[in-house]
Amino acid sequence: MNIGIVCYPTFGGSGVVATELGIALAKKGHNVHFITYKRPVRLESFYENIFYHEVNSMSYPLFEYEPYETALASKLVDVVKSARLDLLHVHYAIPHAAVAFTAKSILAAEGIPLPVVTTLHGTDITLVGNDRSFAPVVQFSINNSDGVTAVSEYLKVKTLNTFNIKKDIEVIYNFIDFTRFKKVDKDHFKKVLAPNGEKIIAHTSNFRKVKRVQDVIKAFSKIVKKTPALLLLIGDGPERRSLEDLCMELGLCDQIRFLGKQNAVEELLAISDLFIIPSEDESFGLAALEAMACEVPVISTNVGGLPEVNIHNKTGFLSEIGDVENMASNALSLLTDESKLSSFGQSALAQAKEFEIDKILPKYENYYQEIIQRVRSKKYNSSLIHE
Ligand code: GMT
Repeated sequence: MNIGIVCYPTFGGSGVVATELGIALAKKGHNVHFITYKRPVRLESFYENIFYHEVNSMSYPLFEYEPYETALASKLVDVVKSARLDLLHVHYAIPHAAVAFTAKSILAAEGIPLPVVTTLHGTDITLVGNDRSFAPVVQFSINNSDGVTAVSEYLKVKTLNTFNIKKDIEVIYNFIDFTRFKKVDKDHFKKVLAPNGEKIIAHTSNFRKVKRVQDVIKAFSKIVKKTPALLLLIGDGPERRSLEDLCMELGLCDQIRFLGKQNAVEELLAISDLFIIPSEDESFGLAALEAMACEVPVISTNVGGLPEVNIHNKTGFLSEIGDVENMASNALSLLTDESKLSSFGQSALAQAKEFEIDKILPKYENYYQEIIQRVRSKKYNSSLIHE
């Protein structure tokens, strides 16, 4: 198939999933075209059947904000025609689903069908999508996508409860590539960071409010009172400054390292003993899955799709939002018991295998085929859904 992928090219979960999906599809022989404003960060190597189309919008003194959506829609029209795309897969509803609809309408006027699949990732529904400034467009463009997928059961239900949706939503879970994420022997590296055998705790995120990174630090401050440990904070974002202040306030600057955005996050997970993700909302929790694939148990909240990934008292523990006391005591129950830590690590790996890329990729391929057939078939009702 010739597949177009539109996503955010950044470190965020939706961009990572979209890029890894595109790479996996290309490895199976499909031609994949990424259409976005920057080369996706996870698209590191060259693949002969992956194409990157950069969206450039023209600047003009009248534009306080350059009209990216218009430039993206125009680029989509061009790429669909020149690359003869069979299907366009857009990740994150805002603004991609609406832009896909615009491109689809322009092409329809020229008699060119464009099957569009929209994948909902989380905040496009929960935090941003339901805001009045976006909601009507989000609802319309979900309803007028040919196929809609969500990355967890939770997100599917949340979408159906938030909007008036007239479409079936297919749950296709996020996936993990074990050739990249696996426990590898990096003991020399671990000794440099933790020379006295301190336990290494990791957290990865975009440091936005919804991630509650302050709870990682608060839980860590309780953990480190009972057992020697080091906290690696991987990522960057708007909360970083106040997190650094909190570390100073708690006198933890020597035990907490801010590592910034990292490309090889798997190398850091390979030396970690525990992962903490205390989010206020999380449609799936790809960062938790990446840790689990590296045999790292997870301390998480019990919100959103996290319970579909992290199994309480097996692959880690689930706590209420903000219950740092409970998170710390769960963490200590693992960090101070070597055999429990290792058995939870093994269960985390077994659970991660449920999301192995080889199991999930065919679900996307089959879904694409189904949507293409549906659009091609005369039975398909292509009239607009307005509510
Ligand atoms: O977590 C974020 O703020 C980034 C966001 C994104 O769209 O990049 O992540 C969402 O999509 C990920 C991939 O599907 C999920 O693993 C995350 O759980 C989800 N984030 C939230 O729901 C907060």
